[in-house]
Amino acid sequence: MSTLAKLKAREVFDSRGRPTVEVEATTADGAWGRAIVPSGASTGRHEALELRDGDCPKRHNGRGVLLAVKNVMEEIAPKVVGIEIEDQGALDAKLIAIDGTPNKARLGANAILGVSLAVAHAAADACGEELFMYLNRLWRQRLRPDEPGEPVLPLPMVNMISGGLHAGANLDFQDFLFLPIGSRSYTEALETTVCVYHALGEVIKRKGYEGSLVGDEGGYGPRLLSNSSAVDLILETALECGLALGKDMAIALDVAASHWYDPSTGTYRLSATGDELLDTAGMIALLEHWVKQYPILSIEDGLAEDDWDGWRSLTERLGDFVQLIGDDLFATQVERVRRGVERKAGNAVLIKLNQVGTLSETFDALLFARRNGYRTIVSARSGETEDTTIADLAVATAAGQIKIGSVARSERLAKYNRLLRIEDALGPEARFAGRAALGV
Ligand code: 2PG
Ligand code: MG
Repeated sequence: MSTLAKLKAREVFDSRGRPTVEVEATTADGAWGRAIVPSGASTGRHEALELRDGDCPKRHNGRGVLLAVKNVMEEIAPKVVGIEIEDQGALDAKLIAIDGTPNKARLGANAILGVSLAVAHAAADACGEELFMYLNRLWRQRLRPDEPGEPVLPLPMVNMISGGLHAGANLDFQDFLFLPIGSRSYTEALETTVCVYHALGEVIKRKGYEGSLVGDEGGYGPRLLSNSSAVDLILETALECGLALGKDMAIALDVAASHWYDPSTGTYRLSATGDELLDTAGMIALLEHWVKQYPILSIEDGLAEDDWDGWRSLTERLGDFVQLIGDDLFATQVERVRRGVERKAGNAVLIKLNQVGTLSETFDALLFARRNGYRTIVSARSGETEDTTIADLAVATAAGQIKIGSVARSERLAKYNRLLRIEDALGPEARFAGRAALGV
């Protein structure tokens, strides 16, 4: 087994042109790996800390990451060089210990995750393996003999229309997504989705809506009359494309409700159709109404990140028919997922590496969710780069679903294309999670 010989970090830029951390790891045998850390806009309160320089207005309005880069080079590197390259568990435990805070606030989760992932890439290179095969090996080491460990291509959950903090128009809900549930392979799922995406662009133009340009994740950002008209547009397009609603395709939503929740009054403020204030019961009733009216199979962050009682009622009401994903709610952290399991809050966990900050803790969250009957969706952030690690992670852990954004903008397509290559590499062995991954 080879050892880690060198770490090099630098500041690069993400898809919003904001600074982020890139780390390169080199082994004693000359194997090499690189990772770039993503960054969210609709970040939850419980996420690990992303360290920014805060030297406003000097560089990038205080958003620079030179402190995190320095932490990699000066604080982390001297303490981890020499570590066995395949001992990801020991590396991650060490990173957590060097930081010494519960939310990686001292060194920054961006510094720590960059190292954690760059080392995994270097280890895959040292073993002469594709990253997904190497990660699959690490993953299987954690499984019991009776637990299946084969790599599986995920069902994509693809952003079509963006609102909330990701697009400039008036929609409250953050993502209106397309689920190609009738597809039998990943390639077929992507083909169908791309077709619908282009057709939707035409429909938006034809109807004369302002704003057919795309938001942060490549979804269209039109100014519409209401939140529900975004769903109407996608369904109308799907029908025009000859798809059967609820059979070939379904809708998923990322409500991102934490971002328009006011904890001081316990109310949700919707502004797409004028000023509407809803309490938790009102929000649940609204979502239930949507589920009855539309072929919606998945709702993410339908309620705010600390509204545990609300989440429990929402799950009681809709959990048998709809996947209810906690993103801000769980923040990829086992302790928060445990709380969810105990309270029967939600039935699925969004998995974002940088919400927790190391590969090992991400595996922990995936495994804990799986063992407790929760579905898992590996997710990109709204600020992304050419880094494609999440595609390999989703396949390696058979997460079942992946959410990357839309099928436009190369920081998104890099991952969709990586999945095509993985499917190709697996050849006839390639298995596709398909609709079953939703569990509804
Ligand atoms: C989300 C993500 C990705 P962000 O809320 O699920 O869509 O957004 O990275 O801005 O938190
Ligand atoms: Mg979300």
